[in-house]
Amino acid sequence: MKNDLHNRRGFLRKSALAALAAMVGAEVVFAEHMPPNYVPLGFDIDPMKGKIPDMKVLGDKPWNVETPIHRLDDAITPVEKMFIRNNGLLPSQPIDPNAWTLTINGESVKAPKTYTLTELKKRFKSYTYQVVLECGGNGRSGFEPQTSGNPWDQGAVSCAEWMGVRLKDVLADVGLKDDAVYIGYYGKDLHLSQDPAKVAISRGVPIKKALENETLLAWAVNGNDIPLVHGYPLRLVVGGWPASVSGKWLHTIAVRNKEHDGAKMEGHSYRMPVRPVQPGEKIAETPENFRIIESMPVKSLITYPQSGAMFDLKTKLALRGHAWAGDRAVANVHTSIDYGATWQPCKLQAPKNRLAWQHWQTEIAFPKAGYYEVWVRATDDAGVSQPMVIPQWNPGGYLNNACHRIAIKAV
Ligand SMILES: Nc1nc2c(c(=O)[nH]1)N[C@H]1C(S)=C(S)[C@@H](COP(=O)(O)O)O[C@H]1N2
Ligand SMILES: [Mo]
Repeated sequence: MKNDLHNRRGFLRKSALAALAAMVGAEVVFAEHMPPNYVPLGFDIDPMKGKIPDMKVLGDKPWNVETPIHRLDDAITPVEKMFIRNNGLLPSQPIDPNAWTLTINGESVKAPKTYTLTELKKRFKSYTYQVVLECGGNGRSGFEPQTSGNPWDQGAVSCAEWMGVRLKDVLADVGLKDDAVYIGYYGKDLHLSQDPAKVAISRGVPIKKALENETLLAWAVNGNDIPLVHGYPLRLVVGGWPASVSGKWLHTIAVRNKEHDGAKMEGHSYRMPVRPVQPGEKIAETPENFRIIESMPVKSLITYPQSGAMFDLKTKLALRGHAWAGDRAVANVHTSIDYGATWQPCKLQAPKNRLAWQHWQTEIAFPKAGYYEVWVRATDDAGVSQPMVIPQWNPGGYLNNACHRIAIKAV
């Protein structure tokens, strides 16, 4: 259907507009503002809406589960609404937390050291931070052509309250050599092949990021033990960067004297091309052609109301959601009801702490009954805004931070 919607110059055909109006049972207000080749959400209403369970399961071997965006409405994401991204199979069970240890080793420790989980809890001060964890491939389904990887919509993100000790305190206790430049994690999950010699994922961050106050060795989330699928009984939590650096079922951290070279650090994994690439173009997966993704880009979601909502024109429509910007803070959030022709500022709260998401809210009056789309756009504190269209295509399908939009019918 998509290809029949527009004429040669990309404008929505009159017949398509009439079909949309018939489908949604309302006038499509501001239709003249739709950008060329724009596909209105009204054509895309999920036939399974209301029939699917509360979470969207992309796969069960490994488990990959996405959160529908309207379920991300809580200020702090409850664990049952957290997306799940596993690269391998869950570790063998039962897990005995009293027998769990964390080893710090690698070329750049003075001497390797092992702590029991109980020692970690007892010997170091614990801290609690709200931390955004967003999969680097969140939004991947928006890229054309589709890339390999989980076709996430925009729900592979959470912001929960993690508690643990600072990695920097533990590394100071171990003692590092001057040549330490990177850390890499190892978790107890199994490679999909079940070959014990293979590692599902082992990523890391430069030592500077590892030593930030908010980088935690966490054993609790939202005041309770971490659920098994999210890394029980110990995980690394590194906010603002692709969540793939937050290693679950953590048993070892290697302090490296070079960039970590574990599984999923290589090829195009969690990397962006250094030069623009044509959509679908194949480029050699050499280190010169790619850079490792660090801070995630600015992004925002409308978590209330749910796309497809109807409301009474006599009242203003209250909207809310969250915005975040990787290592940066969000400076402002705007909404548009006329396909980006005009933008209105929203109220925006300060983050609870660095690397937490920020809540925004607004009330919108609509000029007349009809079908609308509401777009939301955040700008970070360096002045960088979300694109209104899909950003640069890349072979891994990473970093799609295009504006989120919902369909609304005013009656
Ligand atoms: N040990 C281990 N850690 C892991 C993963 C994994 O498969 N194994 N997946 C990573 C990826 S790609 C993401 S996006 C996050 C997802 O965290 P969550 O499942 O708790 O939401 O965990 C990261 N940590
Ligand atoms: Mo991920």
